Amino acid sequence: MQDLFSDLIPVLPERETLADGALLLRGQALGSEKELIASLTEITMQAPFRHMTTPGGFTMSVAMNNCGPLGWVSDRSGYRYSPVDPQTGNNWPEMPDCFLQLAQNAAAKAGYKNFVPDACLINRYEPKNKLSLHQDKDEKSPEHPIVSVSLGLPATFQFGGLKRTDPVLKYALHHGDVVVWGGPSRLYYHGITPLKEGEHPLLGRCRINLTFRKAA
Ligand code: MD3
Ligand code: FE
Repeated sequence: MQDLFSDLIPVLPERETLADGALLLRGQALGSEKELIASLTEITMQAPFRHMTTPGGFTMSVAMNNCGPLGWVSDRSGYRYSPVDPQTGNNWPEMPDCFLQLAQNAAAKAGYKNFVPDACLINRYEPKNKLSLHQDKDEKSPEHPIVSVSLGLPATFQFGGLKRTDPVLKYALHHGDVVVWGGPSRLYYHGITPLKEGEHPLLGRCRINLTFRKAA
């Protein structure tokens, strides 16, 4: 089949370099989507999604929670990683094995053999929600990559360079896509444009993004 029709049916490359050090693994999370979503439900029962406040006093449109030893938090006093969920006073839920395995497999494909994330930030987008252009620089050792996993509705991801004013490229991220951000791309400005309306068969009117980080 593939030989007869390969001129008619374009074969999607399974890995694609988005930027210097950034590797897109299309559909890499599809094999564990059900497990990932079941784990996400468990996590969210212990640590509900919430809209954090930025140091400037704005409420983020994207709702967040975390799992793993450390979680990213923002409030009027700044951004930081904390072992405790400020909303419950409890530690963040454990990082599920299926989360860790997916992150480590993806990192290994990009050449990071010993990636041991200690934080997983979970972002939940509803239609119209966006994440403005920013750098991820709250982690102590940016020589470790960040692994991102997209689930649910598709999003337009934009990324530029090391300066906020660098020109940006746009990419569509779909359910199941995994990206490993290492090397120079680790500190590139990036964001998500306002989510388009839609309905995903497993997640409904929502997009979930997991980011695995070595924060400490
Ligand atoms: C490039 N999340 O949580 S994932 C974030 O889809 C974040 O929710 C977006 O930016 C989301 O900080 C984008 C892709 C991503 C994540 C982290 C990066 C790209 C990155 C760190 C450095 C460079
Ligand atoms: Fe980011």
